[in-house]
Amino acid sequence: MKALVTGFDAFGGDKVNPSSMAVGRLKRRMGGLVIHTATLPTSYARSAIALRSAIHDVRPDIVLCVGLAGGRSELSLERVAINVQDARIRDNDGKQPIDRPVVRDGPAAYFATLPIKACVAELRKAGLPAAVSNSAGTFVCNHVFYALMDMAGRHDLAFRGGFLHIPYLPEQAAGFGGEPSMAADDIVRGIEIVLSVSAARTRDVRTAEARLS
Ligand code: PCA
Repeated sequence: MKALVTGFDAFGGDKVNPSSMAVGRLKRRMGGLVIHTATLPTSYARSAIALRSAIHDVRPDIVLCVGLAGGRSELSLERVAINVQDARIRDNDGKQPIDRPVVRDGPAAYFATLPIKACVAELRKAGLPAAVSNSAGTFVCNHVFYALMDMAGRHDLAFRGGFLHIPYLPEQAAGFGGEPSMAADDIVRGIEIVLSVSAARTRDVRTAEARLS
C-alpha cells in the first residue's frame, strides 16, 4: 500500500512551514505502507497542479495533505472541504481571491474519506491533543483539500483522502507570544498515527470487499 503525504512551503512572512518540515521527517516505510512525500507551493494557481502531478506519479492508496493553522492548539483532522476561495492574506504569487469557487460548477463541499474519528481517538490515546475540525478555512489549504477530494470524486481515482491542520512550532510561537504550539516530534508522531490508522482501515475495507466479490 502507498501513501502520499504533502506539506506546504512557508507563506505570509513566516520563515518555515512546520507542515513541510514534519512531512520531510516521516519514516519512508511503516510496515506494509510505503510513504511518498511532496511539498506544495502556497499558491492557489500552482498547488493543485503540483498535487495532481504527485498523485499521478505515486498512484497512492491514501493521500494526506498537511498544512499549518497558526493559532490552533490541537492536531485538527478536517471533516469538510468547501468550494470557496476567500483569502485574508496574499498567497505566494501575490494573489488574494475573494468569494471565488475552487471548481466552477463543482459541488458545494466534499467530506474527507480518511477515518477521521478513529484517527483522533488513536492520537488522543497516544497522548497527543487532537480533534475533528469542521472548517479548513478558505485559504490555500481548503483549496488543496477541495481539489484533492474533487480528484477522488470526479475522476474516480481510488484513494482515500484527508487534510490535517497542525499548530505552530514552539520556536514560532515563542516569537509571537500567546499562541499555542506543538513540538515537531509530536507533529511527526501524529502524522504517522494518522497514516497507520488510515492504512489499517483501508486494508480492512479491501479485505471485506474481496470477500464479497
Ligand atoms: N496553511 C495555509 C496554507 C498553507 C499552510 O500551511 C492554510 O491553512 O490555508
